[in-house]
Amino acid sequence: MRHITVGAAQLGPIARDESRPEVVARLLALMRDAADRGCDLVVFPELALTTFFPRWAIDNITDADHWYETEMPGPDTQPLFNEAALLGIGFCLGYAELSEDDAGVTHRRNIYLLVGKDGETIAKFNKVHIPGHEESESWRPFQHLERYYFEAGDDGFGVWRAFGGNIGMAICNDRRWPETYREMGLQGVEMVLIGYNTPLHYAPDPTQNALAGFHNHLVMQSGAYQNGTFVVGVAKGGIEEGVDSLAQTVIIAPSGQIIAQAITTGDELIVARCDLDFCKTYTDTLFDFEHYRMPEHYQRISNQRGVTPPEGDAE
Ligand code: CDT
Repeated sequence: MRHITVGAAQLGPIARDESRPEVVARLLALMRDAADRGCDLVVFPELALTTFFPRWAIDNITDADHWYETEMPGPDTQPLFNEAALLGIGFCLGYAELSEDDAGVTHRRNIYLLVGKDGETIAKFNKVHIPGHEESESWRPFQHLERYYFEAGDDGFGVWRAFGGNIGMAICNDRRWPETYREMGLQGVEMVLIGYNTPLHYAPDPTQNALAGFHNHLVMQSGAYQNGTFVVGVAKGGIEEGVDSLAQTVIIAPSGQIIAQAITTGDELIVARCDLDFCKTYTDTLFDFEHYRMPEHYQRISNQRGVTPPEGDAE
């Protein structure tokens, strides 16, 4: 049997003035706890090194540069990589990245990084679905300017061979879209790692506020079940700079059942021992894609509507 013991390291609020070394100390405490509890891998949330800064409008984007990492590891984050190698534990870390390409163009990305038990980087994922708005909207009680601060990833949802299984990543809003999971499902994913910052107030339609927790679990449990994969959903929750955010960190089995859930809104580690072969219980039966999926059907519908189907569906 193939197992991954995974730790979902929920974070409570990170204050605006909290320094990187202070935050990294919190992450290290959770990582050590995870190692003590036998984890192979510990998963941190989206933007785990800073406060959720897209809640603030600024006129000049370069004034936000200090929220982004220009190197990974850098001097403040190197201790995470060192400790992981020392403890023999992998980790997944969300952070904002500022980079410049060969043509001198600046990029600002919302990143999830997967690091192996040797402290070496395995894979980097760039958030695909960037929610919120591009410009300040003064009627909102707080902003959600991710579309100002980040560019969308165009590499889609990869799956990497790591920790003895097939691992995929997604970030926050990505979890609400069925194609996120299906793209990975088509690549044989067995564990999807997802970090999130989800304010409990949704300004465009506050009637959704009361459903935030339900929708959070609904999408991840459905994604797990319909693709026969474990899903690890990790929050940065609690009241951060006056904005209350959803916690409810979970580990979900391929059956769609929640097998571990956080009970606080603060720093909290939950752990589950995941039998990756259990994925086959679903991917070899109800969700045997090879056997039962009908790409020709999707192709026909797409043709009728004049839509180009996603790659891989046009066999
Ligand atoms: N961080 C993130 O993607 N949060 C979004 C909030 C949506 S409302 C703008 C989410 O889907 O949880």
